[in-house]
Amino acid sequence: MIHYQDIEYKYSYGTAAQLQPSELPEIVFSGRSNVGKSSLMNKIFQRKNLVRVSSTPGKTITINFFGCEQVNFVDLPGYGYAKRSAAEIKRWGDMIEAFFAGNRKIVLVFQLIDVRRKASGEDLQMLDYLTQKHIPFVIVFTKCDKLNKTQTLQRMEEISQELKDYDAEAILFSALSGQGTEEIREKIDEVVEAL
Ligand SMILES: Nc1nc2c(ncn2[C@@H]2O[C@H](COP(=O)(O)OP(=O)(O)OP(=O)(O)O)[C@@H](O)[C@H]2O)c(=O)[nH]1
Ligand SMILES: [Mg+2]
Repeated sequence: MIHYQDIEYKYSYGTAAQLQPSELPEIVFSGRSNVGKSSLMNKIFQRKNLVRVSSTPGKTITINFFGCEQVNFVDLPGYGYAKRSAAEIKRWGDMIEAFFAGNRKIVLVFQLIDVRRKASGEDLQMLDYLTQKHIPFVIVFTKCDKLNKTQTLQRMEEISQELKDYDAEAILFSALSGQGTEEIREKIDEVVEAL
């Protein structure tokens, strides 16, 4: 069992060269900018501001590590933020590539997708990559508080078509209502218990 109250901020890396090998098994949060990665982590950790959240997309620009004794949680900077400069995009791309190619102890990736939006090319690239590398992942559909029941059902049907090529567990989540929090915690516990 993870004691979420013991989770603390550990360190951040801003360039590929700064990345250090995994100290501990890692659970990673990935997805486009503004999808709600940092908000989800705060919700899971029951912490208001452990992870920085902002309404401005592209808030998280470094790879941030949080953790406890057994495992680290990794907040990746989001992709797909249009207003980034070419140099920023390159730094980001190099860093993410180095992260995933770096022989790390990644035990689970939560791939976040806004429930209201069609999965982007980058989302699909990420899912392809995780599938190819046999990295276990769960898809989390975020911000589900923004849709009513009918809209949610409709989106779930569309999504199951859009993502039919991927064999993945999916969780509906809202940082606002807390929906999906327990499912995500259970998934984390399951993975941590198997370590
Ligand atoms: N309604 C609603 N808003 C949310 C939810 N999750 C996040 N938000 C809002 O979406 C915005 C972005 O949230 P973040 O958690 O910073 O997103 P991020 O994926 O970490 O973004 P980057 O750091 O830019 O990659 C903020 O204004 C949040 O308050 C949610 O479940 N429901
Ligand atoms: Mg963030």
